[in-house]
Amino acid sequence: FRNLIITKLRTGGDTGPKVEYDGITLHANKRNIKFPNQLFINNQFFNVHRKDDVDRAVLAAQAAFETGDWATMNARDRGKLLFKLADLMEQHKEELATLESLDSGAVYTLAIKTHVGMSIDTWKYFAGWCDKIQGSTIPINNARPNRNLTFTKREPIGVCGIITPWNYPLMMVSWKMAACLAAGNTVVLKPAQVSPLTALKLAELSVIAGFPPGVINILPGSGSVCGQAIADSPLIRKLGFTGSTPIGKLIMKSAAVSNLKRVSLELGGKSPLIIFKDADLDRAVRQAMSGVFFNKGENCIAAGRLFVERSIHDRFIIRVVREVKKMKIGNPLDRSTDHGPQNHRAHLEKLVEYAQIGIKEGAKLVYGGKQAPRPGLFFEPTIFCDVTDDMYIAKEESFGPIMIISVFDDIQGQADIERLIARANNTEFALASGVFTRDISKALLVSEKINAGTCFINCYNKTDVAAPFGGFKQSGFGKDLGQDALNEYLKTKTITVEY
Ligand code: TAP
Repeated sequence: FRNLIITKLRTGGDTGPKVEYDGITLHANKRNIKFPNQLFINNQFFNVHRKDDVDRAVLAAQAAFETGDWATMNARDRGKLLFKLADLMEQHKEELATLESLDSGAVYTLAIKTHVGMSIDTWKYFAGWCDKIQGSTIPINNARPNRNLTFTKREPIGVCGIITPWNYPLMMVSWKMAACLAAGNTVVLKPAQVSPLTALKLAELSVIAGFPPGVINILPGSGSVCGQAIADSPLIRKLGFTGSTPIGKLIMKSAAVSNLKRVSLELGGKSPLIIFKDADLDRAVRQAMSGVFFNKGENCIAAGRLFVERSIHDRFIIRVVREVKKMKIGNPLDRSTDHGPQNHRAHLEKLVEYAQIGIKEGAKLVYGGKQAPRPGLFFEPTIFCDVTDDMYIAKEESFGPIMIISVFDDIQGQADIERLIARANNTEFALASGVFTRDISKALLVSEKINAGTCFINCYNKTDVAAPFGGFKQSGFGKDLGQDALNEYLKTKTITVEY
């Protein structure tokens, strides 16, 4: 950031709660923006980073869960608070999107629509669930015949930890935190340390919305210290995590050893996208490009590997190259930019290395493949073809704007389709998938046999707040979004009466 000023700021309206913080003001995107840059515990911002920050945050969250306004608030009022926060986010939409764009490199047009827009939708969606959390009544045998009643109650779990990655900073926070709070829990959140600013702005807005102290606590520390302490905490009862598979495994181990806390893990992906020769080619090209290059490839459900039928393979590549050449790389705040900088330098360096590996192992580099020759962390949109199943780039996620194309021979019958699906399923990841064909039977067969948490037919990236999202195998387990996500943050109590 240039032109930034660190200053004492105060938030809150004339009548609402007020809090002071050491914040940053800057002028960007033709507007003044301000945001905190400190820890947020018990509705207070703190400068000092101490070893016991996580303990302090957990104790604040526990106190808020057990006593105080949040503990006694009825479900509909809880919903109103979530709606209020969503309204405030709406009012600060441009500020949030500018901040997200500066912090993560997302192009502003996407930041406003997806990073911020979908975050607001998520808060509204889960706000609506607050007063609709219901149990059931169950007829049972092992009690006085016909003079018994068994019913279940869906209760919040308690203090939850949430750990999020840097690719969609505000959206990842919102997906988990909105479901967690709608269920009535309290939270200790650790956003990714490279992109924590919108999470801290959300903390500021939550004070204005009127969330009681301790309900939301945000610690923008490192994964190895702060994240690990959350995973190890004996008082946290549930941990929601989105990030890489290796760290997911570490977290699951820590959760087991510390106190058997429940975990849900949204991890890496290498999602196959199958394009049959009978597909609408224009549409397939457009959607495959968005499947790969959306948010500069920093997208967990990115189409990690394309399988294209031989008789359209060359035509498909010619069209994709033609379209990629039109992509405007540049300042993410410029409204005409299609492709912004990668999130941080270490990630850019990993992408350069990834492309080098692809070249060395004999894949054909059709376009891009290196850092763009301009200042900033830009990686060229890249296309590889002739990628065979044994190659590193066929198996490993890049998490960047790199299209990996493999060919399959023209399909003669069902056995060929099944062989193709076996190739697509031959990965330990199983987050998303896609298929393009005009033959609905073929599409449904693929969607049935493909082992992935999501399958898009004749579209891609159509994620919605109402539809469950999450993977299988080493892409993790547990869902974000939809009613399933709410259930991740609830426990069921069974009550039996004889009368
Ligand atoms: P990670 O390195 O796994 O980091 C994710 C989060 O975990 C960060 O906040 C990180 O902290 C924290 N962390 C690191 N070590 C930890 C530890 N020992 N204990 C607790 N927390 C720890 O992933 P990333 O590089 O940020 O994100 C890229 C990966 O996330 C990709 O593989 C991508 O596929 C995956 N991803 C998946 C999804 C879904 S929905 N499945 C969505 C987005 C991303 P720091 O701030 O120190 O890094």
